[in-house]
This record gives sequence, C-alpha cells and structure tokens, in this order.
Amino acid sequence: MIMSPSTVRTRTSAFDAARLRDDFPILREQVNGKPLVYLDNAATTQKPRAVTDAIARYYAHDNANVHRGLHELASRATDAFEGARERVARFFGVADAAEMVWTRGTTEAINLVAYAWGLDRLRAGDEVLLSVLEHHSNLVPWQMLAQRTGARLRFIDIDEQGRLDLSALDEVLTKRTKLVCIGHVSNALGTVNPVAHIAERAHAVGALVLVDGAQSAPHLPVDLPALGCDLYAFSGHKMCGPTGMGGLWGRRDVLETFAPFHGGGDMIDTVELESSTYAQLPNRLEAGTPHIAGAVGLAAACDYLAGIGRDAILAHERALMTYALERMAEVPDLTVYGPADPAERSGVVSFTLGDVHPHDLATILDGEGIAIRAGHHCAQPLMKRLGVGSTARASFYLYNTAGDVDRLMDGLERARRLFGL
Ligand code: 7TS
Repeated sequence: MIMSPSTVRTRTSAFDAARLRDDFPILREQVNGKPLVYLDNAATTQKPRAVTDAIARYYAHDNANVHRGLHELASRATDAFEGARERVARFFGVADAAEMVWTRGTTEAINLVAYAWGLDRLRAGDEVLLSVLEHHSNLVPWQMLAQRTGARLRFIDIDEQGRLDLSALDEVLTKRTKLVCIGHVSNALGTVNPVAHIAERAHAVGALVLVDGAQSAPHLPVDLPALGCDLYAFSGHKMCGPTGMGGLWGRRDVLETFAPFHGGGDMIDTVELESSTYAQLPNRLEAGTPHIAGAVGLAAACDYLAGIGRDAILAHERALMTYALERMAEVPDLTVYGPADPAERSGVVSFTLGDVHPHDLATILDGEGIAIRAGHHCAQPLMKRLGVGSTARASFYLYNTAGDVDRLMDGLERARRLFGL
C-alpha cells in the first residue's frame, strides 16, 4: 500500500515539518518560477534563522580574537567559542569538551588523523581497512598516506543492496590492521553501517576505529561513547550549521598520541627560536585564529536539532523514505540503488531512469524547481562497483515533506514523457 502524504504526516504527528519550514527562509525561494523543493541535503543542508541569527549576533556584539586578549570583547569571544565546544560535545554525548577538536569539516578531520597520527604510526606492511562505499575524503588521504608509509589498503565489499558484506571481516581484519576507517552512513546509497559491531571486532585485533560521520551526525541520534569508535569526523554544514566548520572527536588517550599538525599561534606553550613546547588538547591541534563565528553557528545548529529531537528527525526521515521508496517502486524504468528496507538507510535515495543521463534528469528537475544531485557523489569506486557511471540522488532532511516527494515524482513523470519512456 502506498501511504498518502497525510498518512506520512500522521505517522510523524509529533513532528511538524511544515511548521519547521518557517525556520528556513530560503525554502520560500522560487526556482525557475516554481516553489523550491530542496532535495540535496547530503551535499549541504539549509540553515535555520536560529543559526544565522547566532552568527550575526556574535559579529554584532562579541567579535574579537580568542584566547589572547585581556579586553572585554576578547573574553566574550573566548566564552562564546569555548562554550560552543561544550555544547557541541554535549550534543554528541561527550563529557570532556577537550576531546572535541575543531576542523573545517569531515575532510580536514580525516586528513588530521592521517597526518598527525598515521604518518608516524604506519609502517610498511601495516594495513588500513576501508570499504568500497567510502566518500573520496575517506579514500584519498589513506592512498596518499599508504604511498608515503608503505602501508596497505584493504576493503570491505558490499552486497547487491549496497550493504557492507561482513562475511569476510575475519579475513580483512588481521593483526596487521592498524586503523579501520568506515563511513557511518553512505552519502551515495544511504546505507547505515553497523559501526559498533565493526568497532568491537577491530578493537579485538588492536586496531583503532575512525568513523566518517558526515552523513550520520545530521540524521541519527549519535552518542559517541556508545558508538564504540575511537575517532569521529563530522561537518557542520550538513547539520544546519555553517560551512567551513566541523570537528574531529577523539578519545583523549588517542588524541594525546597525535603529533602536532599545523604549527603556529595558539597551539604552543612556549616558543624558542629553535624549538617549542606545545599546548594541551584541544588547542595543540588547532593552530591559528579559528572559525569563531563558525563554532557559534554550529553550537546553535546542535541546539536547534536537539530541541526538535533527533529521534523525531530520524522517524520523520524514515517515514518520508518509506513513502518515497513505495512511490518509486511504481515508476517504470526507474532503478533504485541501496538497501530495500528503509530502516537500513538514512534519508538518501540514488536512482537512474532508463538510459537518461542523471545530469539531464537533474537539469529537467531543476526546471521544475527541484534540487537534486547527479554524478558520482565523490564515490567513484562505488559507482564502478555498482556498474554505473553516475546516479541521480535525492536526499531528505527535517524540513522535507511528503509534498516534496510528490513534486519529485511529478518531475520524474515529466522526464519520462520528455524522453519518450
Ligand atoms: N564523507 C561523507 C560520507 C560525505 O558525504 C562527505 C560530503 C564528506 C565526507 C566530505 O565532507 P566535507 O564537508 O568535508 O566536504 N558529501 C557530499 C555529498 O554527498 N555531496 O556533496 C558533498
């Protein structure tokens, strides 16, 4: 049975997406003469007024550099910046805010692990375990590191529904494995990976576990101590926060083993002409003037999401995904990739329509005011594994409605007609 849009609303009655849309002024935009339907949330999400107001307020009232000035604004800016760290840490269930290191986002967080931990730790013959689902940011840094250290990369494969095939885990996870780097949620297929299970197995062979949380931090109720990983990378802009702001969480004892990465102001204790001593965590890993307003905006985003409730957001996205998958199953010539069970995926659906190029599909949908992404989704090895050059991808967030799914389906119907399918 296909649920009607009203059924979707009933199932998520505690959650009023239509009302939440008022928090996001951009959702009132017209695109190509049509009301915007924004379904490119895996790329970046829109920002609620709570976030843009917090950033504007910071610049209007508190702006100064942090950790150094003795004047009033400098202490207000430092309080805002370090207070933001506490709030973001709490959002992820982390008690010790010093374990939360600011980065520009997931990409920089993963590179930080590769250079500050991996360069000194990995030797020829060591292994790093990844999966074929990974985003380029969780592949390329390890390739670069493998070239410099002689370490070997190994990969977990997927099954026909794009789920990790863990049947061979014992073969790829060995005493030589020093690090396991796994995406929590695939940005291309939406697959939710069993990272807690993988972490348990990885720890049994003495490997560290880094989770790429770019697509889980925004959508799942993530409690980092419970997840069981050692390191977790995330991007603020995918969770209603500003661009250029994200973080690396790490267990303190693991972060303590990191070599300083960027050298400069704020990461030192004392500096002589020939040598320096370094600051404590987290400053030791954060050289230079940080993105202060970004931290303020990210904390506002975390407060906003926590206020709505992450279980409620997840339930809403699941209901939307269930509805979308049911409607898509009725469209001739449409191939949907990824897990069939909506409970096994986050709010991402990748698809192709007959032999229509996904770029053409995205252009037609854009003409209807509908924003999706088409291409390889920075997961070229996954596309190769699936045997496709590219896919079209719709990705949902808390402000999407069943009406948005209906508009997408109307757009796909229009594309079918235009291409004579
Ligand atoms: N890892 C995953 C799983 C991602 O989805 C992305 C971005 C990144 C890492 C990199 O995040 P960044 O904030 O450092 O750029 N994913 C996408 C996407 O799917 N479409 O555009 C960006």
